[in-house]
Amino acid sequence: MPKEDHLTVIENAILAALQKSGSLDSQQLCKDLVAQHPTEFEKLRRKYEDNVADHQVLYQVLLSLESQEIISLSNQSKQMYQLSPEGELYAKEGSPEHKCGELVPAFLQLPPKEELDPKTKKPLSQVHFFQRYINEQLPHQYSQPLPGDIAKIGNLAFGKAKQSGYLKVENQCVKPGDLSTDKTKDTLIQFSQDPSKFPEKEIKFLKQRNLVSLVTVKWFEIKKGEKYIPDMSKAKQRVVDLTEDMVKSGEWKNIDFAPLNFNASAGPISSGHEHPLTKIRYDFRQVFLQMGFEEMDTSKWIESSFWNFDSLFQGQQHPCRDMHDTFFIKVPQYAHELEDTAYYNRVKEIHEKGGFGSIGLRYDFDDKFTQQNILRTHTTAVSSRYLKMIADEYKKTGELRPRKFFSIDRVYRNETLDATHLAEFSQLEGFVLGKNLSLADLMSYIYGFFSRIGMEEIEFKPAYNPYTEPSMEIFAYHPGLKRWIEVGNSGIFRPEMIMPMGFPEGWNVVAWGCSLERPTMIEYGINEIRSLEGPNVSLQLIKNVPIARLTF
Ligand code: FB9
Repeated sequence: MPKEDHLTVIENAILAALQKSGSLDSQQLCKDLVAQHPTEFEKLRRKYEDNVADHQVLYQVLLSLESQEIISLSNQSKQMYQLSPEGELYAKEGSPEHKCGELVPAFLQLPPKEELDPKTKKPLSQVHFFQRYINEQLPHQYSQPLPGDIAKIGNLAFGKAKQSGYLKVENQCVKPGDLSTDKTKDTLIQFSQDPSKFPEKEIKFLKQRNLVSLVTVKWFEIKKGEKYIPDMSKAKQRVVDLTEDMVKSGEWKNIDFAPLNFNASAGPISSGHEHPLTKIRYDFRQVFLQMGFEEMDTSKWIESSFWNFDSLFQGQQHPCRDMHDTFFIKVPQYAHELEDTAYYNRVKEIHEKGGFGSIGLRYDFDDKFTQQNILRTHTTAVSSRYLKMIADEYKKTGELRPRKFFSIDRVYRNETLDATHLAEFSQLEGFVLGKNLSLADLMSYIYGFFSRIGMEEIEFKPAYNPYTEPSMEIFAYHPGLKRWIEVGNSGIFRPEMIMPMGFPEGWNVVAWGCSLERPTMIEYGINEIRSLEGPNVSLQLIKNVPIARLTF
């Protein structure tokens, strides 16, 4: 006969127990099975994640037998005493009174103490010093903290120790006693083996010391089912899956299919998981769309220095344009010459000599440097391209209307890496083209944006940007962090940027920007940006992040 597998051993043990007794208590049956078939029961447990209770392991076996109608189960509950945490500790590591007896030899090794009782002015006894010693040492005699007041436990233990003979007190002096047994520990072990058979008066003694507690225990009454069999060799081969052959041959008509278990939990589905940045990007994108902004195409990450810097009136000597701050592309090193040479010359003119009321930057504009390809350092380069396209439409059609655009995409800066900075990040930018827009208009758009993600208290601080004037840093009170945080930067694009594009007098552009990483790290409590992006990202973190909580 083939060796029974561990499940069959357990199933047959259940059926045999049921054969002997018309009904079984699942809690008692569980104890019996663990005691009689420890190896098989342990193999069953390995199917589950850690720390599954014995009764839960048995319950899965009972469900399977019930689904075959071999047994029937009925939910029951009863109140019974179980060891309290303190009772469990003493049953495992010994009673405190026995520990007191164990401490006597070490105490007697200590040099004798002389101290006067502050009230009677008489010398304190050795017993007094021993009781102080117990309160100091008793907590160290256990592998986990004693539950409760140490002095109370110590005093009770000292009295029990004398009563049980674990130590003796003669003429106010302590002497070793008989430590061959630990009655309380033995009683607790006997109780835990079968609480239902434990004498009531003994339970009362344990209750007084909080070593047992009354709990409601859920269990199942097990009885023979409609299709009860004395052992699993008699069980019909359960067929679970219907096959093509069964249908073709008609064999399916004679097969006893296992009933579908609609209560079975589905297995974990390992599917794709959205990155936290993607979740936050989606929310911010919804905010812009709700505010009526159109999305810009930011798919070209390589930009010419002209659009990234010069078109924004950012001078060619500006420090952020050197290798330390910008990634220059080797191949192709240069962008094509601008088709709109008139616009190009207006930009060059305004850098070298000024115009439209500006005195310019007064330097020799380098026609080669402006063609250098780079990884864009901000999405404002795309904003500039879009504004030029709008101006071109205006030039062609003579029609111009207020426009609102936004972008959210990667930008690259040759930064020193640290816990909050990488050489790239995702920038958000929004701009509004309109007539005679003011800082008040800009503040209003910024308020409308950040209030949709739950930050309604906004403050502004004057700042400097090469391509906006005036400029403002944006601060918001974060209700979750309960403090003010910097949330971005903003400004009105300079006339030196807007006017050479061909916009009519009086039209201007307000804009603001922030990042995705900062809000994502705040929302998901991530302190190290390299946990969010890069080779060390934990896939488990990606799988675990909940849906974004940005409110809008
Ligand atoms: O994102 C930033 N902070 C932020 C944003 C949103 C947020 O949401 C709350 C959780 C719900 C929380 C915080 N900052 C901008 C501020 C700081 O993190 C700052 O230390 C880092 N800044 C980056 C700059 O790094 C070099 C964030 C990034 C940034 C700064 C300015 C702009 C864009 C991104 C801009 C701009 C701009 C200005 C004028 C015209 C057009 C664009």
